[in-house]
Amino acid sequence: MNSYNYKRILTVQDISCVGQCSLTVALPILSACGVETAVIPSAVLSTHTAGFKGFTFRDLTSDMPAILEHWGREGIKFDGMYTGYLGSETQIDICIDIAEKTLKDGALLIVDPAMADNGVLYKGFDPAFVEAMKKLVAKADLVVPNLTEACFLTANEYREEYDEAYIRKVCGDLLALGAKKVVLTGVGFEKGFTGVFVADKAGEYYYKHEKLEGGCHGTGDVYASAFSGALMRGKTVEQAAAIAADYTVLCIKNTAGDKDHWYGVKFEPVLPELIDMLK
Ligand code: PXL
Repeated sequence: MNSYNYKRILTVQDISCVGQCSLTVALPILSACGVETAVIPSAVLSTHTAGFKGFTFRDLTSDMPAILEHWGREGIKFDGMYTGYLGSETQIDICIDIAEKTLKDGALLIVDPAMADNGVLYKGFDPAFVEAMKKLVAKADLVVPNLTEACFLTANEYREEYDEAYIRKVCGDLLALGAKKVVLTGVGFEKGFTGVFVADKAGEYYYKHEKLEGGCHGTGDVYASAFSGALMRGKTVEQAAAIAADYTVLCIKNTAGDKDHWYGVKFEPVLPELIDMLK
């Protein structure tokens, strides 16, 4: 028998049928964390949008309110909700509605504002989407951006080199939007290292880990999924931030050097290590 408190989380993001991102990453990782996982697929794409050409895209926005309405009639509620890649401002508004109607008292809303990396917005996103995302971030118990996303959300200049004062300013601006805690990924102050900077009004915590060269696609989704799963499993925010970082590093190490695997990370073979970290 398991002795931990079994929780139920809802994750809302797209299904990219091929590409190891969004739901095809979140569902297995959350399950590996020992958490019941419900999903709302916001769209179905044949692949993700970063590198494949001519992908299909079926928008499921109009299904989302109907799902919510049905769950309301069934009395379905969640201990947590984790939002990832969303396709439109309308979907963001619907997510706010879903959080208000389906989260139990004390449940956590975790927002990964998946929309940008390396200083630029992903294909298909514009300033209006960024504005809408600020409304969801305002409701978040935890916001899990990379530095690019954090800068778009707070109108700070994106920098590749910076000091702690710059990171504190970016985190402070995210807290000022209304998020209760910031878990900022990809923050490095020394060559060869990167890390996660956790901040709220009461204090800060920094977890440093090795930086591997050559970014891999999908690591943001791996990180946010492992973080959400570890948190739902009962770990503290600091522990979950560190476990998710260690797991993401293992995923990148397991993928690095495989040129045919440019589109995602091989996260599955190292799931046993994640499970071990949660014991
Ligand atoms: O990994 C984020 C992500 C999720 N879903 C889709 C994407 C991306 C990043 O490009 O294209 C469809």
